[in-house]
Amino acid sequence: MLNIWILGLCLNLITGYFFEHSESFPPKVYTVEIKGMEFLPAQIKVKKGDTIVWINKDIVVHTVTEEKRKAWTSSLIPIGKSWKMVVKESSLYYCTLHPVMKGQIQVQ
Ligand SMILES: [Cu+2]
Repeated sequence: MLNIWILGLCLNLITGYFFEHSESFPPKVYTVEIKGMEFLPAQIKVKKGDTIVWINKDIVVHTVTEEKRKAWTSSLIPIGKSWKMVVKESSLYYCTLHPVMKGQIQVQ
């Protein structure tokens, strides 16, 4: 009887958790390529807790920087290197070296 009660409690905790946090389980990893002075894809839809990896496949250095408050930044991503971040919220981002380069993260 106690076993069933504990099992029920566990299920409640688990389902409660997933209702409150609509995160991917397991979290997913998405890739954004930086190429030809563009983020590809420029718009990406993810869930909170997913990871995005930006890979610099361009011939110059770039950054990935939150646009409004500079809440986060990759700093310089050298050619051929990558930078990753666990997503917490929807953001617009850009490259501080080339402000015309813009991207968007949409948390669903
Ligand atoms: Cu750039």
